[in-house]
Amino acid sequence: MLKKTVLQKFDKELFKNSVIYNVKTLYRKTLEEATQQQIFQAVAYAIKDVIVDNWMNTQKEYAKQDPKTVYYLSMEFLMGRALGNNLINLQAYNDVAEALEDLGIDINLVEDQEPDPALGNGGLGRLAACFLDSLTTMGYSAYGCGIRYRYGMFKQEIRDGYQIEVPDNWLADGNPFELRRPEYAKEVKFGGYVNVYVDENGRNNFKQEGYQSVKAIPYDMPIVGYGNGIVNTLRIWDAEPVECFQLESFDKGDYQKAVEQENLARNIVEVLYPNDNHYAGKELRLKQQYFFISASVQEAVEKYMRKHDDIRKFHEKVTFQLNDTHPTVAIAELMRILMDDYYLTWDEAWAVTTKTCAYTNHTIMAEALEKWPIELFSRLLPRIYQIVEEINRRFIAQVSQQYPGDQNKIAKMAIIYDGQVKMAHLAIVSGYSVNGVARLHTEILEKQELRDFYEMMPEKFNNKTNGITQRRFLLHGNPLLAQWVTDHVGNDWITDLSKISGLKIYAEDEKAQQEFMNIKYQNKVRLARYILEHNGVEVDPRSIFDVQVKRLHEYKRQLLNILHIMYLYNELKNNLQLEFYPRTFIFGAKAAAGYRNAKLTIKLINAVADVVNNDPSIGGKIKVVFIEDYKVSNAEWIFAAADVSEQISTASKEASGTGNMKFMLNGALTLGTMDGANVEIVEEVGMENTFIFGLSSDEVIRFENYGGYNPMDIFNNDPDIRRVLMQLINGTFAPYDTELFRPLYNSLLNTQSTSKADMYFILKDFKPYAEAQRRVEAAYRDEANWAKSAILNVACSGKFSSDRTIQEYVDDIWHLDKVVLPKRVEKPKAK
Ligand code: HBZ
Repeated sequence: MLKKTVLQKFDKELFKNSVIYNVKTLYRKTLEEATQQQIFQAVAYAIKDVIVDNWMNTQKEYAKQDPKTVYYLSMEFLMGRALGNNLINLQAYNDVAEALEDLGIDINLVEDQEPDPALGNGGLGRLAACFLDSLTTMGYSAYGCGIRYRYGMFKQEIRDGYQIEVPDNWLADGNPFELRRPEYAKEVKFGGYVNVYVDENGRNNFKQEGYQSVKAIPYDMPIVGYGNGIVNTLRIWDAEPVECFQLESFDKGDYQKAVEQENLARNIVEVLYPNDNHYAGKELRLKQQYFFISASVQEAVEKYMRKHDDIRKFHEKVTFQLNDTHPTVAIAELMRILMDDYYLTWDEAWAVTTKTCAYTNHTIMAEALEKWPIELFSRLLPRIYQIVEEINRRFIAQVSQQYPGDQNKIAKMAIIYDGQVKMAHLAIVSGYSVNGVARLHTEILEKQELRDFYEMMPEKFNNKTNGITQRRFLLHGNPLLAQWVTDHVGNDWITDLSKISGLKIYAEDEKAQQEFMNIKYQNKVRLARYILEHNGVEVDPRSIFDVQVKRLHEYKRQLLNILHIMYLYNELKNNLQLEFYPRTFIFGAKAAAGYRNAKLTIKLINAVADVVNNDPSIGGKIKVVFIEDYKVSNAEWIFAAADVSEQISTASKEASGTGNMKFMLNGALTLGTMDGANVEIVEEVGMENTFIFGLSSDEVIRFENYGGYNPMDIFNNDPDIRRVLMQLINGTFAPYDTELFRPLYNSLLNTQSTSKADMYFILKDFKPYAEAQRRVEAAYRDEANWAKSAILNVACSGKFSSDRTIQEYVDDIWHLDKVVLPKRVEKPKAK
């Protein structure tokens, strides 16, 4: 192979040759003959070559320095494309762009060839990806552990206004950045029963027998740190049938079992469950969880034991962070390995486990809480269930001792109760840390949702407000603004976002304001082009770009947004002379495939778009755009082009939000409720540079505890709202089927449905929202003042870097050692 550390000191000619060489050896083609996809592959392999050198070097250094390592255990890693990000972090983006240009290749087109790895749903999965970027850039030893789903998040197509889910075969052309590591394969066992044998030392040996098993094969993806030569690993597990078992089964004539085992392997990693904030309770999901956890925990223990001899000190070198409850079986799996494979006593194993595992909570939505039926759990994971039972037995004894005679406490706190295994309770009881993801969210956990646990073990609870990586969401996603920031405050912000506060002094500077607005305009032009190409809708980049992009969920209230657009349209139609600043409302959202009201909301948005965009009488003053297939790659462009950031969840429901931070970093102004991290955004940038409206979380919680409110009162007393609601059922936006939107109407007024009317307080917050939107319009008319606010948003976004979040996890929970690579001495070239 051609090459050698091409990018250590970027050697343009070497790189170009490497690309040409790769096209030749991979495809037997010249550059001119190669397809765009083949060029992408060739470029990716040239870059991978450099990364692998750094990767090996980093791992060698880790072996030498033996730092404590965090295993970030997560069902989801929403990585987005790797090529551009790797080039950014190698500090080689511009050099490579130039070299490709020499070859007549546009780097943007090359980047666009890469499938967007979407092994996650939304915020939780993207947070995991940002954390890996920060951990590596800050020099901490870390593994991400997850699943190599054959199909990640579905591709969304919009047909006739409806969402269609199309499988996303992201591995179709191969993934140039991954490495298959069969030498680290693990066996994972399901089902069967547990037998106890007493061995020659009088010890009980628990053996799972009559099980089915799957072979877990790891694929490693490099995580490149920014400018520091460090490369960590995202290890995602694929499943294969265990061959020897198959043979044994055939010998026994057990054909059925052999086939079942093969099917198990095929099914287990087939697809990511596309629900966010919703627990489906499917057996296959629990299989997925145990599959990747068992493999990851086995590997963590084996890796530790390759270098150390006392498993009782495991927690001194390893910590497991559980990304929500999905990986919580790790607790019992670690206990199992420590007791059954290393013969620790219960108390010894418990001492290690409770110093190793830490849990992050991402939601208080009741429907997201994982509770597995005992029948299913014990059948699938018989040994794990025994261990959970024992943890529960001991915990209940402890509760009874602390609260004698209080049966209610046990009912509320037990891990196993009412025929169900409650994963959050298991994680809280067995971990050493429980954290929420924004200050308000953590307070709600402590005071409401997890109050009993907080009272019993307050020392475990802590807050870690989320963050995002400025490397992807400013440096890569918004190169014009990134350069402008660097021109004004230097480039330290790339690894220390607090430095961006240096922009504050430019907020009132007229020239800076104009430059900023000009950059925003160019980004709006870029997005407008994308929208024209992908949606066929023409939008005016001089209009206000008002954006809501996130998963579709009733609590996030896209319905409030579109109902308000209907109201605005009515206002305009009533008075065509109305003073109205042109506005482009942009949506992007995937709905879980089985979530009826969410999917219907997408249809409503598109139905309103159809009417409004094609009504010449309003002179194009309102445009509504639904961007198909919202994903990490188009998100970067969307944030860069936004003026207004819609963060309008029902207060108390959005644990944190991270999109809100990405908008802020790109200079959009938040229009939102006092929910999640919005509260902290307001604290940083000042209320006057945001548009806050609506019920507070205390008010929402009070309504919920005292029986809600009656949306009918609003319907009866407010003719504007009544008109909009009637338009849901009178065919204004669906003349061919007047009943189409009835379920949405019902969800607000509850004529028939079983759930409460307007559970998410949409009608209650409607007028305050409309009033806040009027403030937005007035503010935008004063361009200088808007620019000032936007610049201040960028300047005050320092807190929301995931680097800050990670440092807090390191200081308060993980206690990792920082690794610095020794400077590499360039070997003198042989003559
Ligand atoms: O995690 C999100 C929260 O809704 C958001 O407020 C927060 O900012 C973000 C990061 O902390 N939660 C999710 O994205 N949750 C899921 O995607 C999810 C997926 C599968 C589940 C449950 C939740 O079974």
